[in-house]
Amino acid sequence: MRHDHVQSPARSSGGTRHLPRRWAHAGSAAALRGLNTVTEEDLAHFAQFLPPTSILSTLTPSPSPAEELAPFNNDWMNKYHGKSTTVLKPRTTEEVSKIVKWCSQRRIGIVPQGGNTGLVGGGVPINDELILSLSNMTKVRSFDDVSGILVADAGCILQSLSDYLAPYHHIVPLDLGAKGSCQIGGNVSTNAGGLRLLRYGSLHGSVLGLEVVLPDGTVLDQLTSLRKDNTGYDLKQLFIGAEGTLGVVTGVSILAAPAPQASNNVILALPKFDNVQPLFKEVKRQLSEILSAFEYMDRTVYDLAVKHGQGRALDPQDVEGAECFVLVETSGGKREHDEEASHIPLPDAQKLNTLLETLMEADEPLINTGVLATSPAQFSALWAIREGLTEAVSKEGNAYKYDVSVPLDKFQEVVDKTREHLQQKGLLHADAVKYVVGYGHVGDSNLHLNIVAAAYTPEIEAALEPFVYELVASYKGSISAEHGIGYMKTHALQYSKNPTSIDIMKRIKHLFDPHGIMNPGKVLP
Ligand code: FAD
Ligand code: 2HG
Ligand code: ZN
Repeated sequence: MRHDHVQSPARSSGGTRHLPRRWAHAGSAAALRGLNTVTEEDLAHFAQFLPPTSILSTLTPSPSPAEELAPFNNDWMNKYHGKSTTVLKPRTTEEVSKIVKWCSQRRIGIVPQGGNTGLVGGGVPINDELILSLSNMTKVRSFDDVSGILVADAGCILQSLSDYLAPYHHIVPLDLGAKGSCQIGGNVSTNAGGLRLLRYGSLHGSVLGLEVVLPDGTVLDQLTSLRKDNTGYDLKQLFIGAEGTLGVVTGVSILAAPAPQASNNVILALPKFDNVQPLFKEVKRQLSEILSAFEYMDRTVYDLAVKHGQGRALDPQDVEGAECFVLVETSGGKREHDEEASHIPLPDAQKLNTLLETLMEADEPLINTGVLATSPAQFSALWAIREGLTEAVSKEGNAYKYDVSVPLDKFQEVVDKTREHLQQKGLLHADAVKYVVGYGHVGDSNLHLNIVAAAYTPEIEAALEPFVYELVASYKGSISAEHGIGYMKTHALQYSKNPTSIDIMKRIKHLFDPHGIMNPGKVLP
């Protein structure tokens, strides 16, 4: 992992437009039926145990300007807009518990919010629910550099945890482009995948324990630091990926990984998409356990990244004739920990060089060329292209984001079919849909289909849905690989979950949250 690279996702500014409010909140009244709104009396109660700096509200006695609540009410894409009057920023689990207990008694809806970098509208209110921000809970509670177990407040920013672990030669087993803003509690609550799931696996494996405030205010202390604990149902798993619908995560115990002694990367330019799959096979064969990322981007999105200054563009001759690119990263020991069949020690960097040579010299080369990082600065610059794609797309327009699991060989087909469909609908032009692009995590069969539009409009959305969901279902894929369901996909859950599963999910929700106060209107239809 690169400690020298922080990418703070700036909020979309130029080029983004607000949805008409009525349209953005279609269905919200029904979703929130039966819940109360925050009143001045509620504020007076919260003020008994929270300092003024932990309360941000447009209500009296000391109203804050509405602009101060805007970053909490609007999501990163500027696609989903809430109307909350009040944000509370508790500092301790006890304060969270008191807030939730009060809201439970008063039947006030709560939206837990981390770094607000989510891409499915899960972290902002649908209407005027209370926003419970974890941003004041930023303490590392403990780190054991023998076991590698890190226990931290849920509000710790991912990058700050990486920085904390660096002197101990450990890393958080999760990395994503939003690391400068997203919080570990938000990562756990979305079960974020990211750029190195291929190497470190999902949070369902690396999270060892959680502390959660349940919807009635009870603190569920499952913050164990045990590698093994087979004592019945593994309750913490329910909260990983629950998107704040079952409780507020306040503490996380996670198994940090030893920092690799050396990391290297290369961007490979491919003449055609069909080469991605055989290339992945060959790269895995040659690099085996030192392979730590294999990321895909199509030509159009690469060009957008370059246009918007993400990373350092490759030389023109390197990109000529390329239909797509992959970024390959290796992480491992500096020296001879991995040996070739000949038993001659081969350092990791050299392995990547050898890979490049064999790929280029093959009778029918799978790649046109490759650009190998030869310094830490180049290493970061290559990663910045891949990590900057989301930001580049947001600078170009308003993106409809479909984060799907489909078989790897269908990545291009999904993008092409969507583009053709929009073309047939007469929506592929500068004033409607400008680009249809694909990028993602090859190792996880996770494609990010982005439809970049001049503006979010009901017409484009109607053309895309259920079209995209039906397409994904036809491949037996998932309509949400790693971003979650949030508010965006509640109506589409049935494309990836059968009625029995949805029914059990509803019963679990009801068991934990009978009054439906916890992140209402999210995940479940
Ligand atoms: P928020 O956006 O604040 O919240 C997300 C959801 O979790 C909401 O439903 C919220 O209610 C809930 N929540 C947050 N904190 C808590 C808590 N403490 N307790 C209970 N519920 C909580 N995602 C990936 O999976 N992989 C990527 O590679 C990736 N890259 C990204 C790159 C960029 C530039 C951006 C903008 C986003 C990216 N994302 C990615 C999406 C997003 O960053 C992740 O989903 C992240 O885990 C969200 O964390 P957050 O703290 O911002 O949560
Ligand atoms: C990524 O892999 C993130 O870069 C964001 O999951 C994907 O922007 C997107 O659609
Ligand atoms: Zn992703």
